[in-house]
This record gives sequence, structure tokens and C-alpha cells, in this order.
Amino acid sequence: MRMLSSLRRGLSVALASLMIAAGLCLIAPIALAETYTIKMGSDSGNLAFQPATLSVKHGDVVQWVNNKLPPHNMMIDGAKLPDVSAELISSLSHSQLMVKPGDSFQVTIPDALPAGEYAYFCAPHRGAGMAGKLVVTG
Ligand SMILES: [Cu+2]
Repeated sequence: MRMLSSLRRGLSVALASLMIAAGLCLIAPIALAETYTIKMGSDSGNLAFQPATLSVKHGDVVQWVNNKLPPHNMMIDGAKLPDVSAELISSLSHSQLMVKPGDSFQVTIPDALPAGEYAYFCAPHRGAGMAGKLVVTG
């Protein structure tokens, strides 16, 4: 009888440990995703994205926020990405102009996006060199 009850206790400890481990697995992927902010128009008043280069992983969220000298937008430079579908590139781009200070949009880096470098530019200020780069590390 005593053996049976200690076996039961052992089983409930094992079950509880399993449930905790399963719970951690559910939480882990959410905790790993990061959210980043890129300013459109630098603090010093230049036509630039700040930071100009950002490393991201699948599932990360990147938010572009109007800072200085609007209007701005964010167009992925598809010409430099012959192996990535035009549909995927346009789903990442944000052609709508952000006009007011503080206007923002965000993009979640999709799993379907191959690791690599993704150059982008601001359409109204492309001639002035307003460009940035996302480095997707997987
Ligand atoms: Cu711009």
C-alpha cells in the first residue's frame, strides 16, 4: 500500500514537471520575438532612416515612425532581390505616405522571407539618399 502511494506521488510529480515544461514551450516563441523602431527622418534633421541598418529574425516586428521632415514611406527595393517573389516584396512595403509627425506602420517579418539583406528606400526622398536595410538572419 505504501509503495503504491509513493508511486502515485512520483507520477504526479512527473506529470507536473511535464506540464510546466509544455507551458514553457508555449511561452518561449513569444518571448523571443522582438519589436524594433526605426525613425523616419533622423533626430538631427537628415533625410535618413535611423537606424539605417537593422538585423531581424522571423517573427520580429519592425515599426517605422515619422520623426522629422515628412512625408515618408518604405519601399523594399525589389530590383535587388531577383529570387524573392514580387508579391512577398509588395506585402512588406508600405507605399502609403506617412504625413503627420508620429504616424507609423509596422511589419512582422514573415517566416517565408529568406534570410538575407533587404534594401529599402523612401520614395519621395530616394533622390536624396533616404534608404535603409533590413538584415534577416532567419
Ligand atoms: Cu522620406
